[in-house]
Amino acid sequence: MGVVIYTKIMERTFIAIKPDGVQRGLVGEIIRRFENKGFVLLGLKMVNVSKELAEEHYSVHRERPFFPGLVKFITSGPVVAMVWGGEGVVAAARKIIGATNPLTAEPGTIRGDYGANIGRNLIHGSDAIETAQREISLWFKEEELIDWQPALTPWVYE
Ligand code: D4T
Repeated sequence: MGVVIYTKIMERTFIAIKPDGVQRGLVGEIIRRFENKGFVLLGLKMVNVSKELAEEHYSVHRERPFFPGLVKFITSGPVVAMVWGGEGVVAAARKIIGATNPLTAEPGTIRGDYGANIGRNLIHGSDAIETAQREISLWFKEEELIDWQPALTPWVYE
């Protein structure tokens, strides 16, 4: 197969391990699930999220009653922000993550396996391709993303 340029041709999604996931020592477990699937890590950094970034990231929820608590939670400790690439990665990552409420998330998903409360649901994943583009540019500078192709690519993609 030809060279796969993940940052340009393949789909990209924004994934963030929230403060509860970091505090509970689930960073490695969560990254493992995306790596094992065959998705490719294109960007990674630890962030102490500012109130401004939190409010912008969750701006669609600005009027919701849970918004102040959500912003307080996301700014309460370090977050691991990532960009992952691959075919159909936006929708597939949402499946790996599971339903918003961990109590109804299927076992086998990250939230289904490790979460017990909607306000502590461990991880964020972009919900659509356009949202992913907005969130990637909100959290990362383009030069922070690495364009690379794993040597195993022909064993993951036909
Ligand atoms: P995120 O955006 O964090 O990946 O979660 P989802 O995409 O799965 O869900 P969402 O945007 O509807 O909710 C954003 C965020 O708010 C928290 N939340 C949500 C909450 O604390 N109480 C609530 O009633 C809802 C609906 C959880 C995720």
